[in-house]
Amino acid sequence: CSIYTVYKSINLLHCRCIYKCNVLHKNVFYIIKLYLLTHRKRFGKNNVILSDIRKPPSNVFHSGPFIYSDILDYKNLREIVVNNRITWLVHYSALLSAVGEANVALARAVNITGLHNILDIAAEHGLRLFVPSTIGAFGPTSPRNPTPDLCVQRPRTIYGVSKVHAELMGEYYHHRYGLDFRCLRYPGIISADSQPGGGTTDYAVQIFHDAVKTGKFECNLKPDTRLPMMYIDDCLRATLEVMEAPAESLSMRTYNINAMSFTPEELAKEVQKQLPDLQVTYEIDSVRQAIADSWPMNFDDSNARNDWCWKHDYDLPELVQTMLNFIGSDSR
Ligand code: AKB
Repeated sequence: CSIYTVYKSINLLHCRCIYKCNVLHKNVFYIIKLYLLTHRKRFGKNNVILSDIRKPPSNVFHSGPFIYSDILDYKNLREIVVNNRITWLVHYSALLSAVGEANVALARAVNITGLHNILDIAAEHGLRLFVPSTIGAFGPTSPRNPTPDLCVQRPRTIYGVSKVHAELMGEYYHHRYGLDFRCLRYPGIISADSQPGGGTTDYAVQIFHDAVKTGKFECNLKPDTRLPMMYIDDCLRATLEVMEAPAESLSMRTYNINAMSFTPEELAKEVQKQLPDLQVTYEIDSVRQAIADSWPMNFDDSNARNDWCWKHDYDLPELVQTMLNFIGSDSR
């Protein structure tokens, strides 16, 4: 579980952030790590504080302040917020979709009780709060092609249920207590420097590692499973942009964001343009397939594009090229 909090002065010149993560979920960890580094670059290294219940990798540890904190320990969270005069809080703690189904009790604790702690801390101390949601907040009865911001949301995973809960609770706190709650529904996020862990969209990260290392990839979703996806740099920029957007520009508090949509077959073909010898086989994981079949195929993010000028940089060809460059240079 991970939590990343940001402290910043009113004029944004000085900012301190606390960030806490569970390296069990490396994708989440990677997002936070990059987000942390991006924030440190932007607001100053000592103004961004990382926290976790585990030791972070040494490059992150040495990049600025780190403290221990447990998302389920309310008193500890409060102490951190007070002692460091935190003003922004970015809350990434969550078990992802597939791993959540394998451990519902833990997912419920981290994703729901953890969120309650964060909401109360943020409301009590007047923090600006970012909580990521996901395409997983939709379900089989939602319109899937495209999926708009406002529609039926009846997810069938504990992850999805906890994210709908987070969206609604954040919006409720906003209307009831004036909490500055901001939320983006992320598509599958693809990043280069970590192995995936626990998500349904993981195949779209794994393929690059396997393509470079072994030239073979066994996909756990059917070849025609279409899902919305985004490269990590776009995800980080979108998150910073919505956090910094003037409140008047936000017509809602929870936005879909998207970059592209593709199937495993389409992704494999694009990778094969660079690595023609890549062999792809399909061994379907029924849990992940059922989850993917209930999620959006195309994500309508027109409100984000209109309200705060969201625009993605990476489409499929740039994504593939960038991932292969990163992973290829790492393995040399
Ligand atoms: C998952 O697959 O569970 C996540 C997500 C789309 O939220 N990557």
